[in-house]
Amino acid sequence: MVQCWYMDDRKEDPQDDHLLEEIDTTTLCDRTGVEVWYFHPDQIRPDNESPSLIKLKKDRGYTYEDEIKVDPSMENYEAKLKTFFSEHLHSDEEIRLILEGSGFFDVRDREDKWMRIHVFAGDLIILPAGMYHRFIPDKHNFIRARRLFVGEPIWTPINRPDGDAHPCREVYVEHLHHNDKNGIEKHVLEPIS
Ligand code: KMT
Repeated sequence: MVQCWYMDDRKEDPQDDHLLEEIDTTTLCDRTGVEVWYFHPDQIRPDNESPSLIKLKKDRGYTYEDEIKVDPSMENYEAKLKTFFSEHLHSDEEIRLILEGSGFFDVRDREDKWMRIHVFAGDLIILPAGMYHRFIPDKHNFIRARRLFVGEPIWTPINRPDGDAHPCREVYVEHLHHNDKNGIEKHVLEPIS
């Protein structure tokens, strides 16, 4: 199940934890719009998907899926890590269901502070379109995840500050502002079913 914290600003090894202050997933969602679910690892196998995962995919229109594995055997590993770890946003949600291993998704909160989300097998994480973030493996250097998407996937990262001018950024910032004023009602941490 995910663990989240505010990061310290030490510049040393980014694969260290950089733990400053732990936070819960409600706070994470409130301050960033990131949503997380947890499924028992037995219930994310394609032949045994939990009804709540099937429902989630149907409700949100996730019609595309494939897999990504990030480990040192990956072609152009160092270059890929550099791309993943450059602060960027996407024009669409980034959805990852972790199948094996672990890693860090770092996301900016509404005050531009880094929050770190440590993901493990069974975690499903949805990063909203227009939110700056980055990814790096943890010290185990291994993660395998299912990537979900609505329709034909677009994986293009838009690095900071170029993302500032993208229409999805304005929508995201407005959405966070709205939640700030009105309170957020989403966020579901799925019980094991
Ligand atoms: C991305 O686009 O940043 C990634 O897919 C990171 C690896 S997913 C575990």
